[in-house]
Amino acid sequence: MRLRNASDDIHPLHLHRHTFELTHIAGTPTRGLRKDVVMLGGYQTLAFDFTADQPGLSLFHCHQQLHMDYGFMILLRCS
Ligand SMILES: [Cu+2]
Repeated sequence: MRLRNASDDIHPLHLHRHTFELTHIAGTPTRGLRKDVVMLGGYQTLAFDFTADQPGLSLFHCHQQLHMDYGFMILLRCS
Protein backbone atom coordinates (compact mmCIF):
# COMPACT_ATOMS: atom_id res chain seq x y z
CA MET A 1 0.00 0.00 0.00
CA ARG A 2 1.31 3.44 -0.87
CA LEU A 3 0.07 6.67 0.68
CA ARG A 4 0.71 10.32 -0.08
CA ASN A 5 -0.37 12.99 2.36
CA ALA A 6 -1.52 16.02 0.38
CA SER A 7 -2.01 18.12 3.53
CA ASP A 8 0.02 19.37 6.48
CA ASP A 9 -1.99 17.20 8.89
CA ILE A 10 -0.29 14.28 10.63
CA HIS A 11 -2.11 10.96 10.22
CA PRO A 12 -1.50 8.12 12.69
CA LEU A 13 -2.54 5.26 10.42
CA HIS A 14 -3.70 1.96 11.86
CA LEU A 15 -4.37 -1.36 10.19
CA HIS A 16 -6.48 -3.77 12.22
CA ARG A 17 -5.88 -7.53 12.41
CA HIS A 18 -2.54 -7.44 10.52
CA THR A 19 0.97 -6.18 10.87
CA PHE A 20 2.75 -4.57 7.96
CA GLU A 21 6.36 -4.01 6.99
CA LEU A 22 7.22 -0.40 6.36
CA THR A 23 9.18 -0.24 3.09
CA HIS A 24 9.49 3.53 2.46
CA ILE A 25 8.86 6.61 4.55
CA ALA A 26 9.49 10.18 3.41
CA GLY A 27 11.62 8.89 0.52
CA THR A 28 13.79 6.68 2.70
CA PRO A 29 13.71 2.91 2.14
CA THR A 30 13.31 0.79 5.25
CA ARG A 31 13.11 -2.89 5.98
CA GLY A 32 12.48 -5.17 8.90
CA LEU A 33 10.21 -2.63 10.57
CA ARG A 34 6.93 -4.39 11.38
CA LYS A 35 4.09 -2.33 12.79
CA ASP A 36 0.32 -1.88 12.88
CA VAL A 37 0.42 1.91 13.35
CA VAL A 38 2.58 4.44 11.51
CA MET A 39 2.67 8.23 11.56
CA LEU A 40 2.28 9.81 8.14
CA GLY A 41 3.65 13.32 8.43
CA GLY A 42 2.50 16.39 6.54
CA TYR A 43 3.20 16.15 2.78
CA GLN A 44 5.01 12.84 3.34
CA THR A 45 4.71 9.61 1.44
CA LEU A 46 5.05 6.10 2.78
CA ALA A 47 4.67 2.55 1.58
CA PHE A 48 4.20 -0.75 3.34
CA ASP A 49 3.71 -4.40 2.49
CA PHE A 50 1.44 -6.76 4.30
CA THR A 51 0.17 -10.27 3.78
CA ALA A 52 -3.62 -10.38 3.78
CA ASP A 53 -3.77 -13.62 5.74
CA GLN A 54 -6.71 -12.83 8.03
CA PRO A 55 -9.91 -13.68 6.13
CA GLY A 56 -12.75 -11.20 6.47
CA LEU A 57 -12.93 -7.44 6.83
CA SER A 58 -10.06 -5.41 8.26
CA LEU A 59 -10.35 -1.74 9.12
CA PHE A 60 -7.66 0.68 7.96
CA HIS A 61 -8.02 4.21 9.28
CA CYS A 62 -6.49 7.36 10.65
CA HIS A 63 -6.56 7.46 14.45
CA GLN A 64 -7.51 11.12 14.61
CA GLN A 65 -11.23 11.13 15.43
CA LEU A 66 -11.96 14.20 13.32
CA HIS A 67 -10.33 12.55 10.30
CA MET A 68 -12.39 9.39 10.84
CA ASP A 69 -15.51 11.56 11.17
CA TYR A 70 -14.71 12.96 7.72
CA GLY A 71 -14.29 9.45 6.30
CA PHE A 72 -10.60 8.59 6.58
CA MET A 73 -11.30 4.88 7.01
CA ILE A 74 -11.74 1.91 4.73
CA LEU A 75 -12.61 -1.76 5.08
CA LEU A 76 -10.26 -4.17 3.32
CA ARG A 77 -11.73 -7.52 2.36
CA CYS A 78 -9.24 -10.37 2.60
CA SER A 79 -10.16 -13.81 1.34
CU1 LIG B 1 -5.59 11.64 9.85
